[in-house]
Amino acid sequence: MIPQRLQADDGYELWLKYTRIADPTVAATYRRQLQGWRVVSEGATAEVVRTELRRALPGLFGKAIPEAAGGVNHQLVIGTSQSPLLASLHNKVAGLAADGFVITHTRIQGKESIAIVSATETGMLYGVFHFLRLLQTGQPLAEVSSAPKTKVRILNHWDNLDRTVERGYAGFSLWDWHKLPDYLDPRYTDYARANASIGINGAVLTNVNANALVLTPMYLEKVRALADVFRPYGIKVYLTARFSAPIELGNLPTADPLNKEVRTWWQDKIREIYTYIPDFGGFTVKANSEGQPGPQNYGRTHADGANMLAEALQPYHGIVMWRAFVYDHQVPEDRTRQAYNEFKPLDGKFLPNVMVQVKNGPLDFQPREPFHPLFGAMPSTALLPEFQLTQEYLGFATHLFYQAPLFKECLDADTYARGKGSPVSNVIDGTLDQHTLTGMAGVANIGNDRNWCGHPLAQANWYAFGRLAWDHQLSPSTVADEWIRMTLHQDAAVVQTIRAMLLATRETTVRYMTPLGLHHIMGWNHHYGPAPWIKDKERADWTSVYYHRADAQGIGFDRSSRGSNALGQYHPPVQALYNDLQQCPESYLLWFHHVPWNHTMRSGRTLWNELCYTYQQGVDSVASMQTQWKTLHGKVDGALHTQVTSLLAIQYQEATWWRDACLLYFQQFSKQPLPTGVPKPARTLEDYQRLEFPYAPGIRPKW
Ligand code: BDP
Repeated sequence: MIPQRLQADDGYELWLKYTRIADPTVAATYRRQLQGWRVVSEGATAEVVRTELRRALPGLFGKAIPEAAGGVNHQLVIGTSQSPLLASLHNKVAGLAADGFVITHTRIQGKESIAIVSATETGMLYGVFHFLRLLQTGQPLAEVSSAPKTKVRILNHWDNLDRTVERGYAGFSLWDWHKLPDYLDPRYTDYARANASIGINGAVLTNVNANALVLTPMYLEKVRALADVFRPYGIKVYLTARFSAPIELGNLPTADPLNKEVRTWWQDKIREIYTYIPDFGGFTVKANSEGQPGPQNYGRTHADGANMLAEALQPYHGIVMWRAFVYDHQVPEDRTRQAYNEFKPLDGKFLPNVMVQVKNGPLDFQPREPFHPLFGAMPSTALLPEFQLTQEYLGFATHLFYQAPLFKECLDADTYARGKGSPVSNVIDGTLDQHTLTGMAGVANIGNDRNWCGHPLAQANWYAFGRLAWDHQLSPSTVADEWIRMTLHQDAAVVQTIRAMLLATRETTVRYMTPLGLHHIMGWNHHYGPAPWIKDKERADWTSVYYHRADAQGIGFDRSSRGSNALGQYHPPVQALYNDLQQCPESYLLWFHHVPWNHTMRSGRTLWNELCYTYQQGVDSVASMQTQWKTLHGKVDGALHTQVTSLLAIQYQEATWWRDACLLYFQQFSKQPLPTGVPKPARTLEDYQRLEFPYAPGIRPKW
């Protein structure tokens, strides 16, 4: 007998495994409703649908479901509403946002049918993936009507042309530039399938710290090859535009966005790009940030720069995603204020095909940050939120960190821009200020590791990002549930254990890394491990001491009205929530306040003791995760179990390292003992300070 699986589950198939439906009753119910299937549209996307169903259905049911060209009773009929057979369903999809779809029970040519229909080919594909998700997760085949809440659902790859990935922890870049365009790695197709299955419709192929070479013909041919693979899956390609490209590639003396020759250079370049890729999506731009060139080099504004590109892209319906992650080189009083300072005055000055891309928080993808004050502050500008799926500040690909709760915390935060009930989600889905250009960007955690994301469970973050970009109202728990059932196991008890583990990871990591609102106290440059002692670097705001401000009195950054007043950038009810030390939610306490060591916390403990206990709780929670995972031995795939067991052991060691290094360091200021229950660190502070990691992964080559 040939074993069903010759190989251990290596994670390559992601959530598209289509393992056999375990419950025979459920399978039989589905089978009664699925006597045959047919795709009644033609074209490349229809072909993709056929291929996916030919792969999925035999997997799910253990045998093929016939393709019923002539129609049978209890059939699945898939197509666009332009297909004559489905024309009667036109009204059901007409009102949906672009690429929305309907799954409905109806009669087609007198036959009882389930129809999957959309006004667009891509919507039809999304409908099919949704239908397959229902089968994979054992849900009833009830009527569904679904449409994306945002338009540009896009991954940002921080991939360099030499295939290194900035802040990437899952191997090298997927894009094999050297062998493109002639060799098309089948992985490109699997990448596209995975994205389409969760509604992602765009990929920025290159690093925000951009290389102009990608705009040259040699590379555009390669980009075209990728675009051609992705197109049937509804995925557009985008590139990062290096602002100084007119100098570097065009030999112009300047890249001034108001200079006529510069503008002509970009117009020509963009026209050229569209000859290669007729549906090219547009550009992401990091300008005047961390040494990148930009319009300010010429005394121009971000709007001048963005609009120059937008104007040239506009005839082709391309867009510009201009990043607000900027901070001035004249080191300021509080870095978290800078994006707002620079961008708020530009509200209303951007062309309609510009989105301003704003990180979820005002600093830089920390385990916890308050929402970015630009959300709710630029009503006349389309804002594109940026989340970081790759775990630069979240334990790389070694720590288990399910990010949906972090995304949700930001999306659900109330900006009060138009009074109570103005959450970030309604800023970015366009409903608050009537924007039609909307979206969500995620910095990809994908590389060429066999399992795509490094940690075998980190795929859940890619999955969750796509699902929440489609529908920000989904709960992290529902999304986790779906992902686990499709990827790991169908058994309810197993699903429950893994879901509980995933949902706890966010808070756990905050506790052992940056509790109570601490931030940016990680290793220098590579950002690996704890290093609250970092000081005396070329920029104060690249140090840890700048952020935690520990001294004999206390710890924390006073951003209240008595301090830097970064809080003043929020709407008054938000200010009211955080400004008073006594009222401020403790999860943000040290983000907004410098707090005395003996301040009494809600628990009744002093701040120092609370800090110690919270670090300890973080470590203990990792230990609990280890115990939970142990119970799954023999239940989930053996190789996967072993791998996650090892990674959790590393996570435990590193959580302990964070606790010990941080507490020893802060203890120098608090001058208080560790409370009972918090063990004495195994090593001295000096030992921790001496640790060096010159080859930590993902490091940025040159600042
Ligand atoms: C920081 C990363 C750096 C990125 C930068 C960005 O350390 O590598 O280039 O964000 O988002 O967090 O531009």
